[in-house]
Amino acid sequence: ALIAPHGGVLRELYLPAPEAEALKRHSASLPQWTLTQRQLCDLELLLNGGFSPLQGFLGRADYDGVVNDMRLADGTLWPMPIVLDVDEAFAARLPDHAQISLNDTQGTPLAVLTVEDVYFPDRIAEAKAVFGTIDRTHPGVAELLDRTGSVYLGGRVQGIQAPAHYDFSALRHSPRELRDWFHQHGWHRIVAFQTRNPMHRAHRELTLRAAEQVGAKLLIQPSVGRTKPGDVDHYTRVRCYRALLEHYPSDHAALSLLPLAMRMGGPREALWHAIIRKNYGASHFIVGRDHAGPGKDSQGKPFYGPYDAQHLLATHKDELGIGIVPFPAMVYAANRDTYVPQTEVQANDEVRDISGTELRRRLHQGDTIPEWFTFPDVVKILRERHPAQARQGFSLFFTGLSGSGKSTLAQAVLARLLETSSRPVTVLDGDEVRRHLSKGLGFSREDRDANITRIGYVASEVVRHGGIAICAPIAPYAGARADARQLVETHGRFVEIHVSTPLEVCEARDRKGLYAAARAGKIKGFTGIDDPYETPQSPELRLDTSTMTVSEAADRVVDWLRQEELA
Ligand code: PPS
Repeated sequence: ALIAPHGGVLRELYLPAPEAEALKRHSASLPQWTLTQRQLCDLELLLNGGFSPLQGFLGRADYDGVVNDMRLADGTLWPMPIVLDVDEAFAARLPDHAQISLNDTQGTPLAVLTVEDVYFPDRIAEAKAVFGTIDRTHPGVAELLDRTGSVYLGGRVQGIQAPAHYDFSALRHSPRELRDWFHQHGWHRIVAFQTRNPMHRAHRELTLRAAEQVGAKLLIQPSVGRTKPGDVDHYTRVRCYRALLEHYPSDHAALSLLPLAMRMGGPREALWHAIIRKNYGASHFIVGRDHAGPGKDSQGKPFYGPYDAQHLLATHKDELGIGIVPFPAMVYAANRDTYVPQTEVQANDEVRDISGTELRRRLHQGDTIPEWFTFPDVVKILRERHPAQARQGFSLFFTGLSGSGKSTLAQAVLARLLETSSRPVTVLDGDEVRRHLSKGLGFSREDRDANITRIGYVASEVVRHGGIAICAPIAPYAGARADARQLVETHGRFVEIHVSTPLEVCEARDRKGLYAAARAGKIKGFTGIDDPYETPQSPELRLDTSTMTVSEAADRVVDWLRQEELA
């Protein structure tokens, strides 16, 4: 028989179909709460029994017990607060004993919460107790202190329907489904492996050894709800896991995705992970080095010791019931062409390892990634997701006065780029943009800012898809330029080029006759005449077309791009 769930019974909180239908109709008349991403993940695991024995979001007594002693009010071991945080204004509007409809971002009601408790948590104390720190470099702390509502609502939840997932649905299972699957396949001893990173050969060796050590089958159960900011996205990771699965002996390993919102809480989180895996029917759980660790604090010191999680779990071993399989990191011994646990390295071993940072660097630069490190099919997937820098999108953002030569220079740079490559390029020129994307906008500060935000948004989309976006608006305000930079930099480089041709020269050129009209008062609020231009303080490049030809200026841009390995 499979291991019993935590607390003895699997607590599935979905109502049977007819009642769920009635509750759904009822929910429309209740106060509506749109779940945050974390709350949505938590709710999914509450509803499907992954968080057994919890039957809702924690009330005050359970919360205090969990924060201070890692125990629910009834004494059950539970290390992580599962709370529904809301803002004060929402809480203030609630009647006594309110019911609330808990909705996804599309407005679909997923569950109803019957509020039994409304309380103000001491979030500083929570951070210290749960994470051991109030340093905001810790993503769990930053979320708790800066992005968590100040009021918690506790109470039972009743499930209407499961959150929708359109990705990898065949790889998503509830605890009951997974337990049924284990049963049907005659799997009784199962060791679960948690991960938030792509898996390489070292992970394969580690998991196989762990499974062999306890005579169990292997469940690879990566967290795909929310992991550490900056992690490889879960779509890419799941493609890598699927590829890796082919390299395991058949009928020894299974893959299932866990919609868990990680907190990066180190030891406490490891304990929580073990409890969740127990609910999914795993008899054993692998705890590696620095399990669920968030890295280093603002002083450069690791938040948790590398084996803190293993120690905490060992302390609660009997009570947990699930077998803990502590494992050291696996490293490659080149002389023996084999992987060995770090603790078994011999004096004459030629140890090799590639860190996550080094792997990212190699992907970025297009350098080789050796086969001893990872399988070629996994590398292929990672390379598709992280093309070398020379294939990454970027934006050239020309800014300067009317008549400074922005558009001409943009055209010249475009021509130069297309001479040597067939990369996709989009030009967002000032006048051109105002004919469609920004049609109807005028030249007030507000309208100009809106114009630049639109250009920044389109540029960010182009860059996201690996293209080159060449923008050439006046963009007179530093704030709007900074916003555009921020939009683009989520996906690639933003190269600000100040076309610094002096006003006298622009006015003397007066290509469109607008300066004359502005001087004559026929155009009001003309940039440089009776409207401001805030000079960029630290653009990537500054070029004055009155002291060089357009060709020379374009060469400077292209040379700069080559030097930065962008072109
Ligand atoms: S902004 O400030 O960035 O939103 O301006 P932009 O979209 O680049 O539009 C600038 C072009 O609009 C014409 N034009 C004016 N420019 C500045 N101020 C006023 N009041 C104005 N009215 C019309 C002008 O032709 C600008 O084009 P360029 O190519 O810069 O000369």
